[in-house]
Amino acid sequence: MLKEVYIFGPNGPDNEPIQIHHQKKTLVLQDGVKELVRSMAFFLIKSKMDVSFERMIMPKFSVFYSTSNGYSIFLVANVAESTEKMRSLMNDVRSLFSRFHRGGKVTNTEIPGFEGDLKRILHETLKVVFIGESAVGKTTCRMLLMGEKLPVRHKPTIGTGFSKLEFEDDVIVWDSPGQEGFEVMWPDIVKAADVIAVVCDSKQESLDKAKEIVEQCREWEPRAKIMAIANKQDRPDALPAEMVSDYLGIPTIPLTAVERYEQIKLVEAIKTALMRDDE
Ligand SMILES: Nc1nc2c(ncn2[C@@H]2O[C@H](COP(=O)(O)OP(=O)(O)OP(=O)(O)O)[C@@H](O)[C@H]2O)c(=O)[nH]1
Ligand SMILES: [Mg+2]
Repeated sequence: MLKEVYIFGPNGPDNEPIQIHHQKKTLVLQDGVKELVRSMAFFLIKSKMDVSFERMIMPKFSVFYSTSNGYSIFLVANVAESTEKMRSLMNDVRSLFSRFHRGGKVTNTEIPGFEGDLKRILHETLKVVFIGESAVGKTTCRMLLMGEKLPVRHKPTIGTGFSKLEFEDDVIVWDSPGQEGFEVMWPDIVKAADVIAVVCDSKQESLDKAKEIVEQCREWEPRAKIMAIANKQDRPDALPAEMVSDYLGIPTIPLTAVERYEQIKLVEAIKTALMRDDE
């Protein structure tokens, strides 16, 4: 997953990069990346090197870079990110940028309209989907994540629902219907998801179905990060999340979605899933 985009102008790294774009607000990188990228830009400018496309692998991330008319463009991504995907993204960013600066020198840090178009190229919004059998607590999880009033009774979800997270920009959270007959909608709901949270009620007898859903989701949206939620941990017979995780073979968090204080745990788990390198 792409994390950041930097573009340095021909005036060298003493200037601020003309565009620093933190792609996902949920994915703040560790300190030092900007410094690293800045010194690479300095090197490229000093040596007047023309680089069409290169990759540098660091312990926790990859840097893809390219130069164009004295400008250097850096894409910072997960360490396992596909080179081909980044190459094509680099071409898009490069042609967008050249369209904007039109050969002239850009001196300030803002180029009107550029950031909006960049976001569109990068598909900046993140899609999170809750999926699972009926009554396991998907709608409750979604409300918990959104910080909304939690439902007390089971009102089966008909169709789907999605809304934007308030405290993190550009995260769209989707609910799905678990009742029999609605499964036909699942492939469409899951399409283009960044994170799929398979919810189960932590009962032994529901694990086979949950496992089947995990496998289907892998097929429907191979690039999504899949995690599980072992919900209803307040129930005395709830299986521990470790057992659910062993059974499903994916990272699983224990949750009691009807408890408001669980919101932070859920947010953190989704962020962790997003950051995962699955490849
Ligand atoms: N005890 C307990 N009950 C929960 C928990 N999470 C959800 N519930 C309850 O389980 C019931 C079903 O929750 P929903 O969130 O509506 O379930 P759903 O998965 O969206 O169901 P469908 O929309 O039919 O697919 C509701 O009565 C919730 O209050 C939990 O952690 N503990
Ligand atoms: Mg529901």
